[in-house]
Amino acid sequence: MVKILKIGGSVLTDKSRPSYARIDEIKRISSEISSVSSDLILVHGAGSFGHVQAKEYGLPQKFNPKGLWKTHESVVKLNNMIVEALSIAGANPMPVHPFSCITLKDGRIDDFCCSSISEMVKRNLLPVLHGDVAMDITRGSGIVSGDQLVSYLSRALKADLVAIGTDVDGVLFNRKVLPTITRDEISRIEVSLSGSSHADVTGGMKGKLLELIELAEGGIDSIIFNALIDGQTQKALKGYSIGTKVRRSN
Ligand code: IP8
Repeated sequence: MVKILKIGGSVLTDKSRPSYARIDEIKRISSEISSVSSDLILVHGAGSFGHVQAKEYGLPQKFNPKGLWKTHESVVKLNNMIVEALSIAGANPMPVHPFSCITLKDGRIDDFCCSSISEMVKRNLLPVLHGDVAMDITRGSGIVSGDQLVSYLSRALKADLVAIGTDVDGVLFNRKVLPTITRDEISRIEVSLSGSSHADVTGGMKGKLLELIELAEGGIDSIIFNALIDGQTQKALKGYSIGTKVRRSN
């Protein structure tokens, strides 16, 4: 059994303020996770850590060594806070920094040594990954989003449960939450799929959905739920159907 949970940067940070962590949310979600943390891999977004620096230094379009370091340094700071909160809450978290173990090709993961992650899960450690900068064999460098990490890991490790916690109740259309979504439905609702209103170099809700639709077409469904609501993260990890289910077209 492998469960993959992503918590978005908009939940863990205040995207309107550079490098501003929502410590109370981090603590609350950590305690929800700690009671159901076996067989789990956690991926978190960067939020106001990382996206601001990436934009400032022109990433991912430019290769900029200082920008790479500043962006990586920033997301690692957020990762440290989350790992610490999880440890205090009673889980056994271990940080995994994608910059050190992933190579991209044209912006997509080309090489990712996942065996240490599976070993951690087997031994009841909780790997905690994050959106990051990465070396790219065609472009020099790039950015790997938490959503891309989720879809790659879910496929590579044949995840049984994939849940994406965001700051909205699911995929919204005409202000209502869609219980399910497939590729066929995306074009119909495209206009209402916002990018982010804040600095976001990886595509907001639309980027997320495209990753998850591809995953569903490979046979792995996922849910998008609101992690700002108390108890929802725990429910998601217990397999409740909340939010929007991303599934394969019939
Ligand atoms: O917040 C972006 O990850 P995301 C990572 O999961 C960086 O899209 C470095 C901006």
